[in-house]
Amino acid sequence: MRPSAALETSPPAPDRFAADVRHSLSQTPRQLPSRYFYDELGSALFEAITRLPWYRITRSEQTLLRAHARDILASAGPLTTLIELGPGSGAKLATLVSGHVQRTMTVHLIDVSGAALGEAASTLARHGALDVVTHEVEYAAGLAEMARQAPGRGPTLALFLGSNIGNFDPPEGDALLRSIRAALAEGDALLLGTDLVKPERELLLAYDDPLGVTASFNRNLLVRANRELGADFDVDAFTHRALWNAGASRVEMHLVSERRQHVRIPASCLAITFEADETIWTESSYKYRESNVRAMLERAGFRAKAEWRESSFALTLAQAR
Ligand code: AVJ
Repeated sequence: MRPSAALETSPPAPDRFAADVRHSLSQTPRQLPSRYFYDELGSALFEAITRLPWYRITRSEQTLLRAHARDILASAGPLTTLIELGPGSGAKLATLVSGHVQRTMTVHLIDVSGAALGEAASTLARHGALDVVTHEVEYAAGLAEMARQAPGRGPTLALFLGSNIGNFDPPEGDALLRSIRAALAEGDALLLGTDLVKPERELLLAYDDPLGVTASFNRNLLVRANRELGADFDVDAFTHRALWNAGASRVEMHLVSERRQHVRIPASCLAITFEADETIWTESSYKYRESNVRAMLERAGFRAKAEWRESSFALTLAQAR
């Protein structure tokens, strides 16, 4: 077993969360960025969500990765390098390489969550042939950093799985795919996981589950703000709401203020009065049609080469052109 190369990069400035909260809560309607869900507890709650019977993304993707690992790696060609944006626990990448990778490869993991990176790095360190490099920064910054550190690195497969792209509004999603393309060379590959449009009832059960795990995941954002920003959110006084916005093709998650209430967020220099029923929009999860996925890849400089599907979830392998 090889130790993972601990090439640590500087985490985002500690006041970044404070500034983002200040900016997003001052919007109309009020918002909080979904990337802050993933502190240690949030990452554990998301992990629990992936095991819920109503949330199929992770299971479908694991099934596809397990069943088609050999095909996926073969269509990507001989590889020296893997890059994953948002590796989570590292389980997806572990499934893909397990039993199929003999030669040593370098793996770059990019995530703003130090907790997730730590877990993913240790999961992958158990797989002999991988040298793991972590980048604790946002995706675009991590991609640029990786490209700078490893020029002429040889054939590369980038992974953007779990429909994580679904958290980005279409213009930002396009920009992100373009920064992935910019970090790659012609002929390199991208494996993109996207959740597809399905009946509304299924979508709502996935984002408002009967066990209330997703509600806890959503409200943990307030718990985090209380701890890290000295805020005084009454966590109990905000209700989880999930809705399907058909026009925009996205599931939205909101936190609804149950009554008129005042909240102070000292680190963000904010004092807010929430009206009864006023909402904080915390997440968008875009759902796609297969033709949209191919068009989105085309716009960013990729060509879709192969696709695998399982209960309304798609894995698309594309080549940088
Ligand atoms: C990790 C962004 C893919 O949008 O489905 C799960 C996060 N939010 N339940 C998603 C999430 C609510 C998840 N992604």
